[in-house]
Parts: sequence; structure tokens; C-alpha cells
Amino acid sequence: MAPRNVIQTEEESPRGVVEEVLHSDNMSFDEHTGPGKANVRIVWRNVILMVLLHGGALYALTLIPKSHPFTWVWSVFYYLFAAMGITAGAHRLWAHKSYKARAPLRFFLALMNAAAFQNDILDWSRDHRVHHKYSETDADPHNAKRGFFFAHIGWLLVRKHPNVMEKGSRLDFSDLYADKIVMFQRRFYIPLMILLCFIIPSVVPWYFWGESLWNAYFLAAILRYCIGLNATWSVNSFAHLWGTRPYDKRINPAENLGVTLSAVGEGFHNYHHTFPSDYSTSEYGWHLNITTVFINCMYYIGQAYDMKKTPAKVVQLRKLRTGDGSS
Ligand code: ST9
Ligand code: ZN
Ligand code: ZN
Repeated sequence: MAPRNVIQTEEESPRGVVEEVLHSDNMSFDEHTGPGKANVRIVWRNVILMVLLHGGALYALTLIPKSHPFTWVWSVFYYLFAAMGITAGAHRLWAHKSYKARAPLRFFLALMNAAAFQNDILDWSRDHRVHHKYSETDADPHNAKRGFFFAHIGWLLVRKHPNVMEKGSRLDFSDLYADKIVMFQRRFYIPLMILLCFIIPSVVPWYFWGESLWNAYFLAAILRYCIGLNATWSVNSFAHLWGTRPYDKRINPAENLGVTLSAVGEGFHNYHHTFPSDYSTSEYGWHLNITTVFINCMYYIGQAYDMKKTPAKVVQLRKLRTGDGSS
């Protein structure tokens, strides 16, 4: 059951957000998708780091049978801890403002976000707002029209398309710059990220149950981080290419069960792009959605409030009008 003070937002009327986005200036599902090979500028530092990370993660798999079961449990726990910093933090709170959070929760979400090492909250939220506003165009940082590889990881290995900066600069990010916790995290991002993404997950298993630092580092830091990145990127790749479109069949984002499970409730992507300010990023409440469970728990202890939820009636009308008929 959803918490009682959830705000029923009417802003996404049956003729709502998606139409507004589709028909705004320079917005079309253009055929031109990408700057052309000659203009793609590869960032070799990122290529090398990503190859090393994925190589390290594959090696870490061989260490699983040799490590303490508590280290496995710790790695899963830390995966969820960091994931909430992205889903409940950067995504639903800061990028979409789909609920409000008191300072203690915002502070912890900023730390959890650094544990996920996906760039600071300001960069993440800025790119994500631009992604929603200019989906599937050259101004979308991970434009899925440029193919699976680009949408998944390729966009982090090359310089951005100039349209990202140009059109992104038209959006308002003043709320992010005004948030002292966001700016604190940005200022101290490198030390916070090293501490929370690599040092703490490695030291805890070594200190508390005598795991070797080597095993702890490769499992709870490298493997856990690499899986978290790929789960997140899957929302941009898999869930922008494959799945059902019960809310709006005219857009790429789709409902994708595999992504929902790995990305802790963020794979209801057709719903999310149709009703982006819904705090549950899905028609449902707790259904397959650990992030919604987390936000609801924060509501019950008084840390989260003003959650926005699209009324069921609006959702049903929209399904009838633009959905693909799947449920
Ligand atoms: C990572 C992020 O992995 C993943 C985000 C995925 C999002 C998924 C969304 C799905 C939602 C659901 C969540 C599911 C979660 C599930 C969790 C499960 C665990 N607007 O960027 P720069 C301007 S990160 C306006 O350097 P380059 C701005 O002035 C992984 N302006 O561009 C900026 O300067 P400043 C680890 C913008 O040089 C300037 O341009 N990190 C915008 O082309 C330069 O910006 C990495 O791998 C905008 N949108 O470089 C590092 N953007 O910042 C990756 C930019 O000073 N990044 N400007 O204001 C890089 O190395 C570089 O960004 C680059 C592009 C090489 C990719
Ligand atoms: Zn979003
Ligand atoms: Zn999307």
C-alpha cells in the first residue's frame, strides 16, 4: 500500500508530458543519429579504464568460490546500498524531483551515490534531464538511435555531441546548484568516491571476518561496481530498445523485466518516460521495485515526503489512447 500523503499529480494529463517533449523546439525522431564517424572523438583514457574494470570483474568471478560467504552477502548488500544512491537519489530525487527528502536523508543518499561512482549528482542529473527532454536525438547523451553499444557504454568513451551541451544549456539546473549537499558532494567527489566505492567495501570484509584484502577488493569493489554500472546502462540500452509499450507505443523506452530486476525497479521505462515525475517510476507501488520500498520506508521514518503519484484514472486513459495494448 502506498503511503497516505502521496501527491496525486495531474500534471501528466492524458495529453501530457510526452506530447510536450515530442513537440518542443527541434524535437523530432530525426533520422540523423550521430555526428558521423569522422567527428567521433574517442577518449582513450576511458576506454582503457573500462577494459581494465571489465577484465578485473571477470577475474573476480574466479575468486567467488575461494572467498568467505559473508563477503558474498556484503557485496550484495553494498550493491543495493550504492544502487539506492542512484535510483532513490540521483534519479528520483535530484533529476526528477519526484519526492522531497530532509537533509539527513539527502546527505546519506549523496554518500551512497558516491559509492556507485557514476559521476557526481549534478553531472548525473544534468545528463538525465537532457536525456528525458531530448530522448533519441543527438542532444540525448546516450541516444539509443546510435545503437545498442553507444547507448550502453559507448557514450562514456567519446566526447559528447555538441547538441548535448547546446540544448542542455537551455534547461534549468538552478535547484541542483542551490542544494548545498549536491554541491558538497561535487566539491569532494574524488576523495568521497575513492573512500566509498573502493576503500570501505574492501576493508570491511578484511577487518570483520578476516577476508583477504585482495578478494574483498575484487568482489565487493570491482565486481560489484562493474555489475552496478552495467545494470544502470541496461536502462539506456535494453530498456530503450526491447520490451512492451503499454503506455505509449510511439516512443522507444519499453517495459523490460530483466532490467527491472537488475536495476532495482527502474525497468518500467515506458511508464517512466510517459509519466516522469511519478516517484515509483512505475504504475505499481512496491511490485518488483526495491527503490519504492526504500522511499516508502524513508517516508515512514519522516525523511521522505511529498511523493508524486500519477492518478490511476490518468494512467488508464493514457493506456487506452496511446498504449500498444499489452498490460
Ligand atoms: C556512468 C553514468 O556510468 C551512468 C548514467 C546512466 C544514466 C541511466 C539513466 C537510467 C535511469 C534509471 C537509473 C537506473 C539505476 C540502476 C542502478 C542499479 C545499480 N547539459 O561531460 P563533459 C557541458 S559514469 C548541459 O566533460 P565531454 C558542461 O559545461 C561512469 N551542459 O563532456 C560541462 O562542464 P562542467 C564513470 C553539459 O568533454 C562540459 O560540457 N565515469 C551537459 O564531451 C563538459 O562536459 C566515467 O566513465 C549537459 N547534459 O566528455 C566518466 N553535459 O561539467 C565518464 C556537459 O564543468 N565521463 N555539459 O559543467 C567522461 O569522461 C566525460 O563526460 C565524457 C564526455 C568523455 C563522456
Ligand atoms: Zn528518468
Ligand atoms: Zn530513458
